[in-house]
Amino acid sequence: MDYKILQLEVQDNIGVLTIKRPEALNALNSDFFTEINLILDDLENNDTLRGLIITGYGKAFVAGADIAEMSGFNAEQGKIFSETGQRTFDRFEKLPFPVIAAINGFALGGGMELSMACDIRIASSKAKLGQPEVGLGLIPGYAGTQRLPRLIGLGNALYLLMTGAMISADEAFRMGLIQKITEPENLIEETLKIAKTIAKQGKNAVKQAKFTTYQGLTLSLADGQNLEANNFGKLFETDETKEGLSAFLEKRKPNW
Ligand code: CO8
Repeated sequence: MDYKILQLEVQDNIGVLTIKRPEALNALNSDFFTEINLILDDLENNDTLRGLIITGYGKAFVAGADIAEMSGFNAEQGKIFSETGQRTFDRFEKLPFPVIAAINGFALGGGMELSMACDIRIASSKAKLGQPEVGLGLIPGYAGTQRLPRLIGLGNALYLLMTGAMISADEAFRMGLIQKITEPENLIEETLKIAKTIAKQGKNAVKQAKFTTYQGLTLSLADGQNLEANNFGKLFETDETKEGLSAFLEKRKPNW
């Protein structure tokens, strides 16, 4: 299917989703949310995909929510727009494979929030990240105030949220916001390598590692440990785990 803004290419069972609206630095508008939800409908039912990479076309990853579209909002419209974005980004967490942001340039406001809804963030050395909403008299509306402190701690989060500072990839790496920095020309190749490394692991184990970690974040330590023990135990009944353990003992690669 052809979309106006999004382009999905699949190679070796890894999807590369490019946001392509360069005239507005890939700012997220209603068309983006319509298209991404349609793509997610498909991906949720795709049994062969082993990873999804999200990147931007041109000099930006995503420069934020579309400021022109937001400027006429009343309170109710603002709330609906925020909830639509939140519900959409929540869907990445439910995909049974890794979702990796390949941050090629500006990741600001809603763009940084999109990257934070991904499981892993890899950035080009030229990337610039930030939550500049306070400079517009706004706060983040796609869960930035909630995901950022969970990812980098309260002090770092409030520093970014209250100053609106635009930080370099190096600084984002030091804060733990991104997991790896690459040369700009190697960004997609390096991100694909990470996705392929994950794709070589046990498919169900990767899914359980992801789901158990996210679910645990909503629980007390004791309940989270309970959840982990239950999910750990269930794995012993799967062919994948039996094969993984046998392969190690027989000094061969698992055949899955
Ligand atoms: N929305 C709409 N258009 C944008 C956006 C945006 N977020 N960012 C850039 N553009 C447009 C510019 O208006 C410009 O268009 P035109 O050529 O027609 O004038 C074009 O993209 C190119 O931009 P610049 O000329 O500004 O490019 P520069 O290289 O000079 O600057 C910057 C790049 C620094 C990234 C600059 O464009 C900028 O500051 N952009 C805005 C960044 C920003 O404030 N983002 C946060 C937006 S608010 C947000 O994301 C809230 C999320 C939660 C929403 C919840 C919904 C209720």
